Amino acid sequence: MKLAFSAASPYVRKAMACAIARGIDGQIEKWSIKTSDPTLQAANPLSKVPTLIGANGEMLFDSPVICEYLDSIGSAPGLFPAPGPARWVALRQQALADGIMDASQPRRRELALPQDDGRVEWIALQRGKVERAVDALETEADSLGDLTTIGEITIGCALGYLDFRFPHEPWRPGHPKLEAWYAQVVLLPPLAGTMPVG
Ligand SMILES: N[C@@H](CCC(=O)N[C@@H](CS)C(=O)NCC(=O)O)C(=O)O
Repeated sequence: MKLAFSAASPYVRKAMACAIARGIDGQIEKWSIKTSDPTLQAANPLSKVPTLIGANGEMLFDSPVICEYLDSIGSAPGLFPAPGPARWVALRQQALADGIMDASQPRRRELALPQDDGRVEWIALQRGKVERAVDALETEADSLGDLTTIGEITIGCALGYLDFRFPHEPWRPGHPKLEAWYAQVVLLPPLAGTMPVG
């Protein structure tokens, strides 16, 4: 398998963290490629990382699809619970944490935006999404485990991305339970082995 890769991407990190959690990361070749590269554009019309070329040549994106594909390989316990209440919790948590990344990652370009009221409003809108999402996670932090579901892995990657790119906007104040959970899980192989760089 080959994974279009960026060491700074929280979505790529999520895919690699799933692979590590399931013991199949050794089967993944990291493919460092720019999103402007025609080879990636041919593989994925959206030209984003992560994109996975599967064991049988399947082109897979985006990260929820890649992670579910990785969950179908090997014999380790699944990260996507079977249909039932636990699955909806895990998928909702994945969506919430993906949403933190979706609201944060485009802010990398905010300095290039026109210095007008629209910029201020857009940044405030994105920050509001992240703040409400982190507040919501605090209310369920007691129930979070040791990165055994796609939800927990995605939450770990999202909080790690906030630390990585937005250390000047700390998420920990007011969220002691989430802070304590993250301090434990960031030491586990799926997150410890995928710290962002860039
Ligand atoms: N929803 C996608 C988001 C992937 C994404 O936005 N990746 C960024 C890098 S962190 C990217 O490739 N951006 C390039 C672009 O949008 O052109 C996923 O979950 O995989």
